[in-house]
Amino acid sequence: MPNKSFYITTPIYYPSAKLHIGHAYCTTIADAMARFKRMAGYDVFFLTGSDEHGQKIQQAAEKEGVTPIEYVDKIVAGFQALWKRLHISNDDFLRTSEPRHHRVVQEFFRRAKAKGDVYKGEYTGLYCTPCESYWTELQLDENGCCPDCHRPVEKVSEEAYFFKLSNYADRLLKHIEENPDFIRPTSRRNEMISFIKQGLDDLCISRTSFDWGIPVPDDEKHVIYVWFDALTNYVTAAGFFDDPEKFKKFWPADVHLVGKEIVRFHSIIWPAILMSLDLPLPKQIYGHGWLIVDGDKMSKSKGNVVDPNLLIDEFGADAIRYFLLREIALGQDGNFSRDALIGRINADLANDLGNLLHRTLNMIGKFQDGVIEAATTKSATDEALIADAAELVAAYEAGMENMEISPVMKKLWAFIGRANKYIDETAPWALAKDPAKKPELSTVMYNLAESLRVISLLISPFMPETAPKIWAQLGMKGDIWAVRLDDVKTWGGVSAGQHIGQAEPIFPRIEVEKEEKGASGAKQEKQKAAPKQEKKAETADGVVTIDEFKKIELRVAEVTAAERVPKTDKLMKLTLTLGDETREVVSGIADVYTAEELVGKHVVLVANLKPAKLRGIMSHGMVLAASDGEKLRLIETELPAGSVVR
Ligand code: ME8
Repeated sequence: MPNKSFYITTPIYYPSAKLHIGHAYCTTIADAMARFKRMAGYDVFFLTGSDEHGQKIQQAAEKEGVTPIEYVDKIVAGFQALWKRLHISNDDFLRTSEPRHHRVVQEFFRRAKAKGDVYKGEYTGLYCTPCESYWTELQLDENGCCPDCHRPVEKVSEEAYFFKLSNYADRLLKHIEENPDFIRPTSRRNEMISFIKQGLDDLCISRTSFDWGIPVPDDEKHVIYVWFDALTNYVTAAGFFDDPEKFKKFWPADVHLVGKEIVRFHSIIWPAILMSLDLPLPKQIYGHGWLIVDGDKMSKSKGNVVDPNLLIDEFGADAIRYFLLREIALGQDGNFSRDALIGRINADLANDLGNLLHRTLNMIGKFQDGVIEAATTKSATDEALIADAAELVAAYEAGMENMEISPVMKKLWAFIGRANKYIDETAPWALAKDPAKKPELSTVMYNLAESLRVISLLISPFMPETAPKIWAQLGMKGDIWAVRLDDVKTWGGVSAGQHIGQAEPIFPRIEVEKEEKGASGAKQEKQKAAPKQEKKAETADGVVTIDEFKKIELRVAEVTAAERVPKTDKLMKLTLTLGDETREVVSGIADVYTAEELVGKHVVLVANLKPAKLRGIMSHGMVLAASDGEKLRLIETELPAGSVVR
């Protein structure tokens, strides 16, 4: 059977401004998809590139006293370096200034002209120079300005070539209506349908006012401009001229992943050009949302443009990738904030994933001399874990095939939480004390190592730096990039007798001054709330009498619900029952426990602590935890809720 193929593209970026985290967002999504498809056994072609022509570039180069190509060379080298640092696995990088692209664009122009779809005329239109877009009166914003950038437009008249977009309105509409997945998400699809229904104007595809572009064949005072040039990059790179075999394999593209504001060009102009050339249409245009920063659109003037290079310097590529892919639902706008990024690193990466790896390797080292032994027993708890892993792999595959990246990651992390809970349920430290329980201990350790094998493969599309590290620490042989999704569909890929590798922390916790302040702020509030009590409870030599201690009411409470307090690093809101009473308590344990892990735990509550407000939430008491300076665990008991601790 021939291999399945998958061709995914990002937009080609303008080298007019520095790339920011919004560009990195788009490219990271495409990369995660490309890596997933490779793992799922597809032959993948993943393309990104740079859109180098146009008046703005020519003007910028003139201002710097360099040629346009010198100007773009430098910027594009920066793009490529950034993609490398972010572990973007593109198979090609297309620059529109390359001769291979010029040939294709000129050929497209010739063919469309021969078909009667290109004609010369006079264009008078409302032009937005910064956006290089013409707009109709109807499309302008309420101030009569560009609907995209809201800057003034000017009336421009010039001789120009036109593409007969209007010829294709009916066919386009039919195609969109007959192919529900052609434009995703549905909101964009609906937008495009109503846009086409308003009627399509022919498209101006040449300019004479600058010359940094691809010359129109046989009429060199014109250069082909913007979309006719830019969109064609997708077929150039697929080998339209250079490699017919490759073209046959990869065209039509499976997904053009683009920002929402350029869905229109991809789902209307591009298919019309392809129809004119009798070429198949891409299977899908996926419009992702915008990344906003602390609730605001990024802009130079606001000074809130986030430089991905600086973020990588500070947090590493995988943490950024994880955040972008996990935090934002594909298709919707999403917020980037440093606090939220650090919150995710600490809770999901350092704590959930990091602890699972650390605890597992630590125990294999301590209890089994670093050797993963065969699993020869199977309890109901073991079976449940194995069944959950199988369910995860199936949900992961189906979800990723449908580009549901963030929901898939949530499921993956729920499984990581599940595996952490498996440690608590099986209590290997207790098994290790009893020689008769050696087979059970081996099984638990095996299952944990195997869970981590599955996890490392499944995170590899999102975190390509971390996945091979976990792989190596588990002592897995061979290159993780050669492993396929099918290999984690059956339990048992870890070999019995396998030695674990060198254990090293993968995500150190980020200590945040602000969060520390937040925590100490909360402490101060507590101290302020009960200074007298504390004074009274203390004798001069620092010891308390039994009567003083008895004033503290300690009760067993069951956690019935848990929820992270948004925008905090550590705080978790717990709902507790004392049997006859329900309490809400805020506790600084969200970096150690997930909400799911907490529910059902029987903990010890300081029940008569004066209530205090933490991050706007009243906390009625405090749960007790023990810490050895490194690890922190809640004090747990099996006694029923309401029991008195003495
Ligand atoms: O449009 N959040 O290039 P471009 C998410 N050259 N995505 C963002 C973003 C943000 N804050 N800001 C920009 C072009 N983008 C053309 C494309 S394709 C044949 C030609 C995304 O460099 C934006 O939505 O202005 C778009 O998809 C991409 O970056 C490229 O923007």
